[in-house]
Amino acid sequence: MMNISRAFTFLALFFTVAIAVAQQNTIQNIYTRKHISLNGRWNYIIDPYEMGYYDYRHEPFDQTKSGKGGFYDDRKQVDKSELIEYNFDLSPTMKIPGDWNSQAEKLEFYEGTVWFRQKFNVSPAQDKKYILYFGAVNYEAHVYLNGKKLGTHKGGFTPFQFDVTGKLKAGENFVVVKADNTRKQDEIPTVNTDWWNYGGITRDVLLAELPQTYIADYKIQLAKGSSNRIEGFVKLEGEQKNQDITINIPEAGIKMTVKTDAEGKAVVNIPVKKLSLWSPENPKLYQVEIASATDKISDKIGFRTIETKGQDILLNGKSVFLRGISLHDENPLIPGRLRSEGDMRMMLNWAKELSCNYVRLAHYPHSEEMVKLADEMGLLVWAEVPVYWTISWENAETYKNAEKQLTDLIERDKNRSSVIIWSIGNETPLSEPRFKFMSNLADKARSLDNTRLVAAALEVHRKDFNVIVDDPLGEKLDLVSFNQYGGWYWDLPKNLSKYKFQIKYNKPVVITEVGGDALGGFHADEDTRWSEEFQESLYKHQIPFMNTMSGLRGMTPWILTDFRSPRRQHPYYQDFWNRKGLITETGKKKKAFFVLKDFYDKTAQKYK
Ligand code: GCB
Repeated sequence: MMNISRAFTFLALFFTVAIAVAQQNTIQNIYTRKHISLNGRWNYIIDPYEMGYYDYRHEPFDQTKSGKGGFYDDRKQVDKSELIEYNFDLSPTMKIPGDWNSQAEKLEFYEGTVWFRQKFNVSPAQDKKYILYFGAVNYEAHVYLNGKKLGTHKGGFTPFQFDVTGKLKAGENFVVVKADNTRKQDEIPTVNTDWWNYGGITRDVLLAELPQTYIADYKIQLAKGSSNRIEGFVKLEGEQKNQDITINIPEAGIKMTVKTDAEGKAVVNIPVKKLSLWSPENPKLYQVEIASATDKISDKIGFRTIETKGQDILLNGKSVFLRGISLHDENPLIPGRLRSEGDMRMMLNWAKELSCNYVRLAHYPHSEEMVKLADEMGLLVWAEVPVYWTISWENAETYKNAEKQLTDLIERDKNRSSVIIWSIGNETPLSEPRFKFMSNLADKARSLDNTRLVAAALEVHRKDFNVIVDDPLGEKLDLVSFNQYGGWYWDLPKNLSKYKFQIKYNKPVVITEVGGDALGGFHADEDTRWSEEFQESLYKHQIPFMNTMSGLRGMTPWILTDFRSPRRQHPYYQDFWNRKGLITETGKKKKAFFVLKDFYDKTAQKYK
């Protein structure tokens, strides 16, 4: 017979599992739904010892029978003799969305737990569904509504949500989030990266109100390799699964009705005559309206095809050169994650000034808004998951986590015409377990979306003067994409002409990284490391060197702007900044910017 304590353990376990599965896939295009924003100033408590989560025997409060005792209770002292060792009302506030590191001096280098609380008023209607949505929390989030746990989420850059129907009170409610950005070996990313581990609620928090049966998801895209057929699906959630759905694209003269099945899913297959195809030169977005008897949603969607043929990348059937640049989700001017459309526009406008038609959003999913802006501004996108460097390749849980982050990214951005490449990782060191892990991720990406290319940033190795790309993972990918730091991490810029590329695969070559550091405003001769002239000379020598590859079809040098990284220790030249930016942390263009721009202007003419 089960004794009482075992019964409790069992119940606690059951409860935990029930919480974990309470999360659903996030709904498509939440920003166009009726919602209130919970952004704004949230009170926060820094909790390095996790006082608010564990009791003094290190048992999580939220797994005890009462579930009480944690900071998520948001208790107030009622009786003057009462002992309560925290107080949200008296704690400081910070802006959400926003990383914590850039908002309080105490938190600049902090890694651990911070609790956040926000109060909000609602009058929930009986016949509506309510979804609490987070754009991203880095890294592990525990979310509580009115003192009750909704669930947890891992992964610092992908959205998640909870169905809170029936859990909201009329009047004041409060949500508490425990955000923990502790780096761990078995997570994605792992302990080892080259960017700032910005913690906290870094993207929007919304409370959406939906009809009982709502359009939860859809994909409306041109079929693989076809410019005259739209393919996809619409998916309903709720009780009334069998409905007629109309899809209306007025400007394209498309209006058709499909029926959802018992699962609420309808397959979409629409022949189209003449669409104005999306491209960087013509970032045409169509208004797409999807309606059921119970719900209605609209989106702006561009239509284009992307394929490879031999060593060519074909955009709408025409060979294209990807004039790109890499960027992090960080504002160099006010260090911290990009917080608003203005920040994002600034970054993408810089890319445009560089004559780019393409950006690599490294090394993790950037925000949904960023990708929508790329759609609107006409920039092609390489989108990536943080499978970076020394991942725990043999841990099954680690793989599941990577696959989930990749799935969430693809689910979120599958209607964005700007996104042409899913990247499954960056510079992962060769081994058999890594090959298996990465191959599975590549297969997963293809199974979720057959209309885009699948790639990864690989590495080169050198033998004598040969720069070799023969990573077996190359077989599984659509591009030969690799990072090569000739002139910076190996040899000097002026010696690059002695080297030759040796590439095993007959596929388009898209160099994912190349570059070197320069401290903005530091001038010397071209042999002096850290000077703008050194970096300029590196680009001057790299461009002809890369051009020796007949298959070169694009590149995203590292990187648009200087960015912060705890790895970068030199007190004078770096001071916690990676200086490979073509733009300084004050927004000034370095000399190398103009070398690359000149090359891109000429290439644009060639590929016209
Ligand atoms: C790389 C990494 C990138 C680093 C860069 C560097 O290969 O992919 O994340 O920041 O090199 O500056 O060393």
